[in-house]
Amino acid sequence: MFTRAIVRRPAETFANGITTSNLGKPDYHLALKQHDAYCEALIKCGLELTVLDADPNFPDSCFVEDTAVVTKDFGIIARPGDMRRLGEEIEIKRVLEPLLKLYTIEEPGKLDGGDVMQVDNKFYIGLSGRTNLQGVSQFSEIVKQYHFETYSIPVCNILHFKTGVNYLGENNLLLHSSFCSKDDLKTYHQVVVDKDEEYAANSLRINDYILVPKGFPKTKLAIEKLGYKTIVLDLSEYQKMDGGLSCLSLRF
Ligand code: CIR
Repeated sequence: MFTRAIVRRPAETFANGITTSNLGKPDYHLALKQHDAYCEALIKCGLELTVLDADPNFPDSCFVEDTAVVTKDFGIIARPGDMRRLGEEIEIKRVLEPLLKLYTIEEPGKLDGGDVMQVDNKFYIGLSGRTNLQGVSQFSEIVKQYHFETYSIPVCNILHFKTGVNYLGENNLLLHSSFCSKDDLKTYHQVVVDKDEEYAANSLRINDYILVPKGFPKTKLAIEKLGYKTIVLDLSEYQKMDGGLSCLSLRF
């Protein structure tokens, strides 16, 4: 069970962030409204929220998931794989320091939290454009002392590992049909997202609910057929900036 989450308000510079989506410029006021609804959903899932102020110096800083990996016992401060985001992690470190024992990924390691998926006592770490082998090996050394196993998974054609793969619980894994390392994850029951709904592969389990992005009815139905309750959230403005549901919070 998660009890807490950290989120960060999008800044008015949000539209200057990194994107490859070609979906147009995000509407800042709509992004704020969608962020409010996201926060309400986390509260409905039973989480106590820490809402950090926006930082206009970092247009991508609302995507807090990339800046750290957190568990109940410890946190790992990431080292962003895109230099334009280097520095976002400083505020997250300041907030987590009183709460958790912290470790840090050091240069030349690069690791984005969006590449790390936890399944019970295992961490799957995507080797993407943002996370390198040094990052994975530093991460593995840290979590070994807490008796976690780690597996590195090649990621191709998507931004982060969790852009394409997310664990729902009860051995169910939601993933893109074209995910290039499917065979590395074949011990899971794979729930394959239709080609025209790939954004919904980044749906997020929080306690008794699965948060699903709005506009992907087939994926929502597939998740509900597995017996889960869903909460639908409109994330159109974050999708324009290559961000998904999981990216907007750190849960622990
Ligand atoms: C970026 O390119 O870094 C941001 N515009 C989007 C980050 C999304 N984060 C995630 O998938 N974990």
